[in-house]
Amino acid sequence: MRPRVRAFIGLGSNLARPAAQVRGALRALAALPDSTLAGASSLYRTPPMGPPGQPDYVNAVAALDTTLEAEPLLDALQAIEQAHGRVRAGEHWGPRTLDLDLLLYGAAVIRSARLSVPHPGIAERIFVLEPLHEIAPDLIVPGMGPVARLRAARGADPIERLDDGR
Ligand code: ROI
Repeated sequence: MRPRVRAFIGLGSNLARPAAQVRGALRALAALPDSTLAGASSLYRTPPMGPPGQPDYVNAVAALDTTLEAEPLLDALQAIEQAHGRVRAGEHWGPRTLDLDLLLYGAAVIRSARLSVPHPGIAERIFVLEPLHEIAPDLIVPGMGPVARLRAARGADPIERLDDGR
């Protein structure tokens, strides 16, 4: 039997009813094969990182216990993005209906053509650190350190908790 791994997935949307997009994606994660949704953060409203003049984002983080390997999990995340009508407005770091980022895959460090895990942007993204810290306050991010310390270092960045996400 393949080992069961706890993966963390970042969810983000700033188009087409973002909160509904994120809630729908959480339901889709819960329905993935060989996987159990082990936790989900609150939803948060965050100003866009990247080009200004786009709507605020709704962000959350999910914990998924899975026996899928990392690349098949990435395939599954991309299939959810497509099924939820992902559109990108062409522009680099532009608005999107649904983004699912594989943030962490257990303690694995993966640097392949398709995958960078831990996600290299974690340390500068309060919209990842705050919800990740909410559901896994004792987590150590491989190569980066405790999530609590990373979050404290970005503690002045704006973020607004919306509700309990369910
Ligand atoms: N900004 C915020 N606040 N939240 C996101 O999920 C997000 N995702 C992105 C970029 C465009 C970098 N900016 C973001 O991909």
